[in-house]
Amino acid sequence: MLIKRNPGWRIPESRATPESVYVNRRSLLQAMGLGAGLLAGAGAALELRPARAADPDPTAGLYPAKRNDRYTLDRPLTPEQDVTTYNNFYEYGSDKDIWEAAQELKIRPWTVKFEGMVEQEREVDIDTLIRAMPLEERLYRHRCVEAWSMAVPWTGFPLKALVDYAKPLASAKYVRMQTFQNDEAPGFSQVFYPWPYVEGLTMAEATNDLAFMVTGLYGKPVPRQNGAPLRLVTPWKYGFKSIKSIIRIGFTDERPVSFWEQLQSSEYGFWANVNPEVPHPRWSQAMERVLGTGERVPTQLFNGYGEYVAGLYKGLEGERLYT
Ligand SMILES: Nc1nc2c(c(=O)[nH]1)N[C@H]1C(S)=C(S)[C@@H](COP(=O)(O)O)O[C@H]1N2
Ligand SMILES: [Mo]
Repeated sequence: MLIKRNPGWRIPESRATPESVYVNRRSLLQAMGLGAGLLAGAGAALELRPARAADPDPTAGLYPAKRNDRYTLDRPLTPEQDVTTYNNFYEYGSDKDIWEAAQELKIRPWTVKFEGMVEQEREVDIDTLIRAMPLEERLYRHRCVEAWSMAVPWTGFPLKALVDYAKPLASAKYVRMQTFQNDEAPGFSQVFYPWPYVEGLTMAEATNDLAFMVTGLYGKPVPRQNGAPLRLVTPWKYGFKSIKSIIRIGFTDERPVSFWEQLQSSEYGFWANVNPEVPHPRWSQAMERVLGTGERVPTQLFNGYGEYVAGLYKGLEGERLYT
């Protein structure tokens, strides 16, 4: 995703960062023998990298969780190495190579505040919350608006369970979620971005079976670069809807304006459902590049999840459902 303030000459990220460049950079490091062990001993400059990795995670024993076999894939899982080293997390930078920088995020203690149109506002410790939820593993495809995709084993719980836990009022129409904001992550000094990162769903979307709150990945607690300790996943929507590292969950009767919509509403809307026939203003959405193999495959309507979600959009045909 690139900043819209310079339209025209910018090219889609999918072309700006070809897989070959990324793969080559990795192979180069491997060829140089720079494995994690060697890096650890390579001097002070590299030392900050795993600084937070040792933060105790009291819920680590809950993984791996039992897989829910209802959600099957039409392609192999993407290698863990690719999913955890090729990321979008603008709080840590606007390229894909942020995984090391993200290790600085302090994920304990961590609280999630339930606010707005709820029976009672409250702030809950993340470990209390995770233990109260029915953890399971689901295999989902993920389609970034930049036309790359992956297939991932997430662990987490249905967003519906969290909505029930929050006890929203019947008058609430939307869920609004917000990412952490602090003085440390480098992205926040890029003041032209409308921080904090915010996303939203209708109540009907939030309580759909597919909407999932993620706490784990590949049978372990989810890494920081993938949105620890709590992240949303809505696999029928473009990836930017799946907001990371959530600290606030609010219920409201006003449609939330998301980070990307606020930045460039002509390119990124509220609904953001995947549709190969509706191009992004600056590139086609017909195909996607599969992370790991670099293979190009056709993109599917609702990212292939139409049987679960198409009904949510009946009667909304006049809306910009696919950007
Ligand atoms: N807080 C926050 N959440 C975010 C983003 C971000 O920059 N900040 N990027 C989004 C985008 S564009 C995508 S494609 C996915 C990427 O998730 P991944 O890095 O785990 O693959 O996270 C989404 N969630
Ligand atoms: Mo994305």
